[in-house]
Amino acid sequence: MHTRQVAGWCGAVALAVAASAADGAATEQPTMRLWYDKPAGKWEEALPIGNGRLGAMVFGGTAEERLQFNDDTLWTGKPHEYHHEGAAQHLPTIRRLLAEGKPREAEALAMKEFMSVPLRQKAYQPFGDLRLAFPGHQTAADYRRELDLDSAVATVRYRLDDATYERQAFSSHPDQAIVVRVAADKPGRVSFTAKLDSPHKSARTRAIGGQLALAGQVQPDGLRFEARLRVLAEGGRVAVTDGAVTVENADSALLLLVVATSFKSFQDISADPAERCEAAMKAVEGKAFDALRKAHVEEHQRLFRRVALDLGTTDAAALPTDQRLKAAKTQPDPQLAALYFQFGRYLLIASSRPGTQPANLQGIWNDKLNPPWDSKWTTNINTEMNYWPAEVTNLSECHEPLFDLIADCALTGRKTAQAHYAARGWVLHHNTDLWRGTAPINHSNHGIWVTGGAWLCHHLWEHYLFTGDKDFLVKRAYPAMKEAALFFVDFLVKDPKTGWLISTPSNSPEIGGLVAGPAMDHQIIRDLFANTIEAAKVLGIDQDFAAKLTEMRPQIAPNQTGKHGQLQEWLEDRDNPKETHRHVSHLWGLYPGSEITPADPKLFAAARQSLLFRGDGGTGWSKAWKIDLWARLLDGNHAHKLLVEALAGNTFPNLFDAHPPFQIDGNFGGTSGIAEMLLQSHIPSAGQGQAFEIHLLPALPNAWPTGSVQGLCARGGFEVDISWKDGLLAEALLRSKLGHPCKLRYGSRPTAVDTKAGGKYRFGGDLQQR
Ligand code: FUC
Repeated sequence: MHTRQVAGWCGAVALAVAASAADGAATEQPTMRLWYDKPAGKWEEALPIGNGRLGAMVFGGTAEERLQFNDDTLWTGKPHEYHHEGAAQHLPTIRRLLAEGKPREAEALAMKEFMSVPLRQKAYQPFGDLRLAFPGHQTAADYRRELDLDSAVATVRYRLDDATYERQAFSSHPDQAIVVRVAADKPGRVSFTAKLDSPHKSARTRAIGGQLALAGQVQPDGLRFEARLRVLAEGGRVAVTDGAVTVENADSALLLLVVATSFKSFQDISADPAERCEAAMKAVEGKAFDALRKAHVEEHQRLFRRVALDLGTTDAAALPTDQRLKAAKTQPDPQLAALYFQFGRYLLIASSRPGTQPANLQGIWNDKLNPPWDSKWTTNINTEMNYWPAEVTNLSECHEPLFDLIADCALTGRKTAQAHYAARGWVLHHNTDLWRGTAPINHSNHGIWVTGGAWLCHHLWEHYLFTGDKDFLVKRAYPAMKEAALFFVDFLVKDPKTGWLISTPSNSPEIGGLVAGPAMDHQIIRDLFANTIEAAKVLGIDQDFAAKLTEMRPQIAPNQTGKHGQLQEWLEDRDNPKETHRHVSHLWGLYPGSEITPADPKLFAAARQSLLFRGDGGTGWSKAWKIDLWARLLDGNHAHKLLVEALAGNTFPNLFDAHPPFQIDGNFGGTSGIAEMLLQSHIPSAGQGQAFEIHLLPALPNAWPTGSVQGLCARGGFEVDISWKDGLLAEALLRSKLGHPCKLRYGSRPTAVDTKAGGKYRFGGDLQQR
């Protein structure tokens, strides 16, 4: 039993919550709050809410409140095919130039003849701002704003004269609306003006049917958008003009904001956003605030409460969140790590739900017309990192938007495979956008990188390993995996020097320019082939194709150990041990891949050496990746060092990851890293198949001597609860969903466990079953 202290609303309220590994069900988590004693000054201080599609940043000002909002389908551009007809004619020359040691010539030719048309992809867009003006509220006192991760509600509370004001805001998934309630504890005190505006110059507001509408178009032939605001007051008066809604002397007011674009699919933008808004408003406007809030909270908690994490609490937990971050380097604050972990889960729930777009570089939150890297889907690390926590932290359905994107890119990527490589199957390079571009973009020295699609396929197979969902495997995963593998059957070429099959042209993201045979590609392709072979076996289909992959796989250039004891990043032994580049691509096979494990001590040591050479610096996502990598290297203290450095150095006051600038991948990579420190399950317990080794507390740092986690997931269909005390395993509970066997490991002790579907198995610290 652990007791947690939290600061409640007005002053310090102590709450004791029992958390026991044995209970399994995660319930209320009162310490899961970000809170501040002043409004957000900058965007990176505002608090994110979202329902997967519809997001907002809540600033929490007293006299002027701002909710900057987004819809995940609002982008520049329009349906477009990016592949470069005729590019494949130049492939043999590009390959020859690389083989002759003339990479700059190869890059120059590729820039002219081989790149995406146009060279750049499109950008994710801001939608608009809901602005509320409360004249006279500048002098507010006793201010507090918070984001409660457990209810997914952002709240602002303050006192003005003898009244306490409270605003609550959430983005409802069940009701597809942003809901805001403004209230005071004295009657007739709620007076404000609400306006809508947008950074898009085309946007105009108008009054329509008692609502305020904001409508525009991103570009003349591009996406159209519309938002509608309805304000319902208790008591007082409401007036709507073409520019504003005014509320006077109400007891409280309910604001409903619905939002739509004309996007239907990457090939079709013919929807009517006004019609969509009308339907959405009709569905929501008759409902009372309490009912809306209840439905929202229930749906959120269905996902959020599947996992609870307690790493212990220190005095630092009583500070506002921004102050805790400032103190993170010097003051032990394990609860901040738990909060950061749950914030990552919160963000995934808020930015990725079945039917929405996947979380992009900023999830769904963006206020800029020209966001960094266009806020696209960058597939040479960032998009995948966004989904690292999906399975292991029990949010499997939040993974689904990524699978939809894969299905789209398998279509557009087929054209790119034909046009650029005269190959069958599909290929995706290092970025995609709303229009599902798959051709190489930006510059040939890093845009020509062929394993983006193959890496995404890793996610399809992982989803199957965690869920055992054969219907998913047959309908969604296998078709994309097979076609991705088919691309490499045609694409891989025999290296004349070594005789191995290699990937050329490509690069080791984003370092060293265009090359033949980067190690990362070969790790990813080996993984794709292995998983496709295994999937064909599970489904009992495509034996000839599986035989072809089985024949080719051992011919792919293997991982090599170089003269510095490092894992070679390239085919040749030319790594620079002083290189501290943020990308650690050749460690893919250690994490998120699984081909580098302690089973091969030499390779495991080489990977460790490479990571040591790269150092502990880097952008937010780079540090996050290193947390996962050090966890896989079973070094919890090194992983924890990086976590503390990421919190202290790469985290904005609102806990958003600071690349800098804001990029959400580091949040997700940090969350998965914490999970990897507590539980790993990537090592098959008997060859390939459905049986895995479930490793308990593989990388527990000294900084978390006592704690518990409930509801993490393991491959083979398990939910796992673990509690530990004084650095030692106290108890573990396995819930088997599929009835597969597994091997349970703690330290060097493994024990074989047979399970039945639906069975629960409890173990003591000695791994004896109880
Ligand atoms: C890759 C990284 C950058 C950034 C960008 C979105 O290009 O190398 O650091 O994360 O993606």
